[in-house]
Amino acid sequence: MAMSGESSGCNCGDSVGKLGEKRQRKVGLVYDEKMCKHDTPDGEDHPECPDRIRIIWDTLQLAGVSQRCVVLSGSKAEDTHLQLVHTKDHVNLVKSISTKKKDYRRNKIASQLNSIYLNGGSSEAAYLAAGSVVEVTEKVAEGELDCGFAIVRPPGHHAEADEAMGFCLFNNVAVAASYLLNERADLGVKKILIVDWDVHHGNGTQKMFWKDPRVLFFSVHRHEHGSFYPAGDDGDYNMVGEGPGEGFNINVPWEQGRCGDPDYLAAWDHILIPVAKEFNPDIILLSAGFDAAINDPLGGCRVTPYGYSVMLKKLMEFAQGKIVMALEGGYNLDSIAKSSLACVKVLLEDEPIQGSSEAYPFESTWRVIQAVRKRLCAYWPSLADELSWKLIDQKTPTPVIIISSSSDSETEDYANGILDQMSKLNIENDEGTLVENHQVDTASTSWRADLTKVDVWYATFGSNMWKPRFLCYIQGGQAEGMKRAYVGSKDTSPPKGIMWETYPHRLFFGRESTATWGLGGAAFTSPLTNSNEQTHMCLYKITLEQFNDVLFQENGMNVDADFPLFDLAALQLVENKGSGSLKAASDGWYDNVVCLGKELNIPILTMTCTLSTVEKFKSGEIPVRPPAKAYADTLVRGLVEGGRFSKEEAEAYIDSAASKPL
Ligand code: Q9C
Ligand code: ZN
Repeated sequence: MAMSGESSGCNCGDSVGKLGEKRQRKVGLVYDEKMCKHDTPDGEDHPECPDRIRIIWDTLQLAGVSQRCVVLSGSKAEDTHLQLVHTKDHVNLVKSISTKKKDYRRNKIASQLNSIYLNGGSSEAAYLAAGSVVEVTEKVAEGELDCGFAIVRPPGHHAEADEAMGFCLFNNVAVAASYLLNERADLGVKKILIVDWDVHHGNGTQKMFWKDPRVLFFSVHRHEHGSFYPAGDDGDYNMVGEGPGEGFNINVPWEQGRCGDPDYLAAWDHILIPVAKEFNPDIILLSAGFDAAINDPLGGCRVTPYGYSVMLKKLMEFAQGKIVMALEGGYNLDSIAKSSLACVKVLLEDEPIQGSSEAYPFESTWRVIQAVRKRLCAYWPSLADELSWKLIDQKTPTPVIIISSSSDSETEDYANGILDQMSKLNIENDEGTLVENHQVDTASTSWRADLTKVDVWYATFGSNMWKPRFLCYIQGGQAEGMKRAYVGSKDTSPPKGIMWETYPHRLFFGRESTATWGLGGAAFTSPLTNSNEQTHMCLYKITLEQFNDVLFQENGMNVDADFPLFDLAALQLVENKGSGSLKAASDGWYDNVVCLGKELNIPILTMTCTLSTVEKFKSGEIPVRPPAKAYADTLVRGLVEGGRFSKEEAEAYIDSAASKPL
């Protein structure tokens, strides 16, 4: 268990480095076990639990990162500082909460508040959380620390002047900002940027600095037109501040869940970063909730530790890197630990962690970003230019949810759009045979040189949806659950992009067993469109050369072949006709290439069986079989790790495809 109260100076040769060597940054960390005493009164489970800060602290220690920081134990906030943003009544209420003798008194108070629980440890924790953020902020402003992270709870950004709500008692970040501006003019901090990347809108902070041009408040959050917590119009992009504070409040309200690194980084690149350049803050306070993280039970978004590290790194370019992170929400213990660790490594200026953001922002993300830019460009000229169509054309269509019966009309409209688009594809029932081995004079290498120049989206619906399994076809090897290894492609470069889509085709499982997964059927999708069916696919942007190497391996053929299975002429034919069978692979199971459409003029191709084989499945000539356990698990893993579904939804989707009659 982490010790509180210990204080270790940074012993990593700071400032004594040789000429040209970078000084190790002094990173402050506050953690105090006493903040764990705030808990539910009767021990009921609650997402905002004491283990949240414990796991972050333990993870930083285990990684050897806290040892390189200046560790501070928490200190309690002063009433006068709290009253810079809160009413006297509110401060007194929070103070007296834990002196109340009986839980039922507290329970009554809590029940009158929105999303608040209280116990005997709540007052002290609230004072420590606010005081700790003030302490690190002060030290960073003084220059004693370069930056810091206050690992505190209860969180703060929902707390308003006279109201506790949303698991928040005092608005920790607002107290610290107001303290610098109003009590420590001597430190010369005149402009503060508050960035709130918690998945919820920072309603409390927004209100506290509504008319204050010294504080630029930026919040990116799920909004869904006012239906996401804390519901209402406060988080709308039209809320730009008032009076002298007009233009100094910026909301980026997501219209949908599932937003991830591409969406957040687009908001950074096209709103926050240009505005921060113009505003030129003296210090940055970060309301660092990690509930937009992938797998968070409340947030439903998908930001990765890598995404958080890039967002933070981009902010470090301002205010000479003077940045104070304060924990807000974040309810998946594993996600918040990993995200926090990634961020502290950025504060320490360690080598950037590995990662990539392969998908594009959602269409709705570009809509929101454009609306925000338009609303705020009068105050921030750097937002005035229209985003190029080339940029905003790089998008992931809003996915279609089919498992949870959706009453969302927007989702249905989108589904209908896809169906229209698909019905225009001219998919023929008689299978045009595409490629035969011809052109005997073609050297074995030359076809690769040509096809490596052409990109395609390879749409996967089976185990290849799980990236580590798909990569066996590119880089070679064997992923978890597989009984055999693959040689990989001649070109081992990773996919240039990944995105998810849903297509109106029937997913099913058939044949007896596979060498890779054992007893059970393999996944196929019908080459025909059928508006009653849906197959979820993970699309990998690879070269046509790599696509051929996947085809070879899927069909049990040698990648050293002198001829491609699917050349440029075949591509053209499939683009025009919708599908075409591969004569040269007719012993294989995946001998039919189907074109599902195009994305930015790049064809989307999948490989499955031919229509005549589907007929044999239907007649029983070839057996229909549910997938092997390891195989089904891999499909589920792909869908879950791709952020497509929860585990339960993914299992229901696979079960349904495996059990419905063809
Ligand atoms: N239907 C923070 O992340 N949810 N607070 C209530 C009621 C409250 C989140 C749902 C979520 C509060 C700091
Ligand atoms: Zn939150």
